[in-house]
Amino acid sequence: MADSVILVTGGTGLVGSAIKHIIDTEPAGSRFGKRAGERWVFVSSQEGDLSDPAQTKKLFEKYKPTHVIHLAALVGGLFKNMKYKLTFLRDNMLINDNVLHSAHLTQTKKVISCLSTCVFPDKVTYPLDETKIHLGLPHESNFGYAHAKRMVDVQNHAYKDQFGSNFTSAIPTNVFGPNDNFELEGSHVIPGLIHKCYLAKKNSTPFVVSGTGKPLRQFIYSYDLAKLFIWQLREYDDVEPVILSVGEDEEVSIKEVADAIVQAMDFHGEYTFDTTRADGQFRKPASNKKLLSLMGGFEFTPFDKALKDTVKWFVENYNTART
Ligand code: NAP
Ligand code: GFB
Repeated sequence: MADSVILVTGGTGLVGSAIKHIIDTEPAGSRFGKRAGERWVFVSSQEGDLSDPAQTKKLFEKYKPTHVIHLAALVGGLFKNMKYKLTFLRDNMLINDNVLHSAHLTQTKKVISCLSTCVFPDKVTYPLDETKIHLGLPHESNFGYAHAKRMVDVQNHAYKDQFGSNFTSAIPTNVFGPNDNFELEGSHVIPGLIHKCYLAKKNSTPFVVSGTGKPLRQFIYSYDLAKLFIWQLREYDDVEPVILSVGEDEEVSIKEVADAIVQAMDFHGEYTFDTTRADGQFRKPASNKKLLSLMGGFEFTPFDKALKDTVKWFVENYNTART
């Protein structure tokens, strides 16, 4: 009989599958490895559509999780967010309300839900830190998704205040890694450009980078993020969110990302910028000071190595990847 049942919603996606990889490969009993008495359950929408309260309730009654890492969400890059603002707002609010309320009803001991650094106000002093989430409007390109995610922080405080629930949240920066969504249109920038560069190399077609290439981003490797979620599950019990990101000094431009992908893909052609397409938010530099001070430091995978590993995974899994 397991002492704890850890339910990972969104368990088959980019971040969920990274957590499964770490739990399966780190030495048992180590800081990020599986512990004795733990049962880890990774679910996708096949096990239940979490935007439906009845299916959510059924899932929680089936697994009776003691802990939940709540990753399930309608997720997409800049262009998908710009196009479907109401859908991102409503679907994610439904999913989040159902998961938190089912966790409350089934007395789940702890829930960590997932925000994103895009929830921060677009006009605020930098660096972004955990105290600034609600100090202004998010960038208009993803205000639907951003507001849905910000509400999770509000819900967590309300559950804590009224019921003493141990519901908290994580604020990851842009994530990339194996098993990402590599669709050409709806994906985030790194998987989108990896796929575009792969096709340019294979078919000698143009490699087009959207926007000006000037915006700046921080990127965290999914396997590193997975370790931070496992740390937060085991060692952090405050309602306030924690930013899970590489340092502010790791900001790179979209052009630098494109150049790194060209390198990793061993592509010998040229690329051009399609400046008719949006740049989105110029930058969202997040501080990881709180995280590092609580963890006593963390060794992030170097960006170029993480990118090379992701490109390798994509090329080897092209036929089954989400494209
Ligand atoms: P992903 O690869 O698209 O995975 C999303 C997961 O959510 C999938 O397992 C999907 O299951 C599940 N899901 C979606 N709608 C669902 C529904 N209605 N009912 C049940 N499950 C549903 O996304 P990801 O990048 O891993 O994102 C995980 C979390 O990290 C999200 O909360 C996202 O907002 C957050 N985040 C991501 C990034 C990033 O750059 N990727 C950055 C910051 C924060 P199916 O495959 O069965 O649909
Ligand atoms: O990852 P991304 O789509 O989202 O990055 P955000 C968008 C930036 O990359 C913009 C440029 O400056 C785009 O012009 N870019 C260049 C591309 N080529 C491409 C491409 O082929 N695909 C894409 N997608 N971008 C998202 C939020 O913002 O951040 C989400 O919309 C989520 O809600 C995510 O929070 C983490 O970083 O701009």
